Amino acid sequence: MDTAPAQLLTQLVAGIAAGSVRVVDLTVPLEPGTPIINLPAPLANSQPFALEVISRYDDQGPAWYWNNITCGEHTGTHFDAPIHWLSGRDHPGNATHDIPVQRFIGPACVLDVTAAVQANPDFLLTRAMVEEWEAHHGRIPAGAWVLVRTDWSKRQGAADYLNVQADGPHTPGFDPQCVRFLAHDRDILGVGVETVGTDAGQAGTFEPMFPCHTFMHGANRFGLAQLTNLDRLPPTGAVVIAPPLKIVNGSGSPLRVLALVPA
Ligand code: 23J
Ligand code: MN
Repeated sequence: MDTAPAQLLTQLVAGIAAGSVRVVDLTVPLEPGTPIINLPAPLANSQPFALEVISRYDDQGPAWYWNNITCGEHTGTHFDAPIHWLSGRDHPGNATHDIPVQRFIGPACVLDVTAAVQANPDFLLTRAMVEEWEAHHGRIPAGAWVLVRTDWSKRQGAADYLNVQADGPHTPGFDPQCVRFLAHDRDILGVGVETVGTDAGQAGTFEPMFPCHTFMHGANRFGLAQLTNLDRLPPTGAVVIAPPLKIVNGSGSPLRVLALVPA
């Protein structure tokens, strides 16, 4: 590609304007009903999203509307920074404010496991399945976001989405050896999922526990949770843009995740 950098950007914005590059929103709405993870006692939990009106064209502010917002960092569609996990706490540049910003943008590899998840909500992606995907689509490139399409985001309502049973939540995720492989043997930015967290619902019982968080953040990689519209992405060819809020020493943040897709 010998296109001059300035022309690349001109072509990109022209493509977006003309619709030959589609912009797909991978973000769920952020509202009080947005599902959040619920860890068992005695573990502490985060607050759900809330809006508190400061003024709305009224005595508190006659010509303006604005709100205070509250929520945990890991609410709705959100970014997991390496500092989120014990295994990632000593990496330099591991928090939301000091991750190099070019690491928020990368090509998307989309692995579709919807059929397997339909049959088994506890489905775990394996290394063999990733290698099978690579046999069809090529090796996962350096700097890629690895997105797992499960269609889990199509579940309506928090109860069905969180799918908590007597023995805890049942949602799909990664086999431990799979995330170890992705974190150590592929130079990825991180992984993205449609579920409430990047680990499977039952991952608290795995060895190691929460292997996706453990291996990804241990390798200074990121997580994206509660994505939607992954069914609108091709297996390869899309670009994902996922910059978290610049919270100083933040472990993550809600964010808007966009994909650029060749039409
Ligand atoms: C804290 C503890 C366990 C988990 C999580 C957070 C998340 O999924 C998260 O949002 O990072 S599994
Ligand atoms: Mn998180």
